[in-house]
Amino acid sequence: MDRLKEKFAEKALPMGPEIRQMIKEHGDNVIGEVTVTQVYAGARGVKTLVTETSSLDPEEGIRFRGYSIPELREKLPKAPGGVEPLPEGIFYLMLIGELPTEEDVVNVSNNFARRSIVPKHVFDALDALPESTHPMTQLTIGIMAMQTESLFAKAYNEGINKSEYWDYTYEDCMNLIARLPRVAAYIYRRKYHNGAHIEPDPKLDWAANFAHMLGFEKYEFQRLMRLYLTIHADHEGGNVSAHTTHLVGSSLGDAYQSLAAGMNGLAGPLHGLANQEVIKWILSMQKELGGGKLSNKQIEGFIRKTLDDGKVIPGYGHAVLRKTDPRFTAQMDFAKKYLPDDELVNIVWSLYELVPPILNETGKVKNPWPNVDAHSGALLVYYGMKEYEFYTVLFGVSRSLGVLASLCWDRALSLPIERPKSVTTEWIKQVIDQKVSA
Ligand code: CMX
Repeated sequence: MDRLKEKFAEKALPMGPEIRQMIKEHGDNVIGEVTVTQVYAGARGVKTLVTETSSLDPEEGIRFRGYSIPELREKLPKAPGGVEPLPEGIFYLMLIGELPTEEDVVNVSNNFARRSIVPKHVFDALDALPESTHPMTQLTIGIMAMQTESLFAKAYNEGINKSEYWDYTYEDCMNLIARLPRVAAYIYRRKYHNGAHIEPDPKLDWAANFAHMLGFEKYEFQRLMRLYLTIHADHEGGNVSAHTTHLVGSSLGDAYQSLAAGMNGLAGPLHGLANQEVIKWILSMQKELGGGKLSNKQIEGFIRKTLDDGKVIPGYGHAVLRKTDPRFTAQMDFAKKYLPDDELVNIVWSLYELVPPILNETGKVKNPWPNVDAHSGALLVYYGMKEYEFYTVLFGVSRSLGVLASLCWDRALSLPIERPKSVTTEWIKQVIDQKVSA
């Protein structure tokens, strides 16, 4: 058994019996109530999920196993001479619940490298698609093509004992995370670089190898990738990509089926696709306003026109957050340090000043502040990745770390198939009229 798996088993397996005992003793304790508004408004704030890897506070933002993003940028191990955390470290933290040592992180890197070979038929499946296929569609097809490799599906088919589910799930999750950058890079090179593919370099860490396979060899891009892949990794359990992965996994769908489902959720424009929408929107603003340095008045006019046209301002608002997203702030700090004079970055900062008061004027937007997607595109364009339709794939590669660490926990805790109750509007009317009780 590999060291990470051993440590995971040591941490996670005793928690199953502990939780079952807690349910036995305190299962009738009430931890919330549900209003009619919450039922219609996407179950905001309804506590119905357990996710161990991270937790989101509306005012403060995300904490991974108790650590904020600034703390993690300081405390997580870095590559030699590097300044940003290695994403392997946040994966270790989410999976094990403890900060990793440098040795732990090297061990995870090597573990991923050992598992990273992608079978040829996956590339054949991608090659069969029209090049115009959106990269996120290609990503989910690539993940599903890899499902032939699911050790869980094979073992289940052969009839394993329930107590072993976590073991095969762990193997699938590790293999999938190890192989995902290769598939993502293949999609990028095929679509945007005439299929001039780049072989992986197993000596590099997970993020640097990804940057290398994408065709970006400069240290500056690696540095951005390490930050990017760390901060997008998880956002507790209720967001669409995490929840979908968990939901499909709860049916004992394997890690490939679960992640592909989650990635289809991430591909929605109100979720991860917002990162491409932001840059597309800023570029269309520049085009419409004639380029050059834009004045605040011009930008303000464009924001108002977007709202008047019945569209959302991409990169702004959040279902849970009520303050500026610390993932936005981390990227802003990065940009202040390395690219403070960049034109696009300066538009992002002008938007940060101008959008919130305008959204507040609408009187309906609950959170007028920027989210993670408001900044990322400007950084990528600066470092040479201009193909914005690919941006959500980067988000997805990072998000696999959190949702698959969670899937390991779901299996280790033997969480059951998810099945909340749905009701009809007729039933709700009867509750309101006190004809039936809730
Ligand atoms: N621009 C314009 N209107 C917005 C808005 C924005 N950025 N954010 C919210 N609103 C509107 C909603 O569309 C809704 O309008 P209606 O009542 O007419 O339907 C109203 O304000 C209330 O919405 P809310 O309760 O504040 O927000 P929700 O929890 O329903 O939705 C979110 C959250 C993120 C979908 C929404 O803020 C949005 O559409 N933002 C733009 C897209 C975006 O950036 N998504 C990325 C989120 C982060 C991520 O998952 O990656």
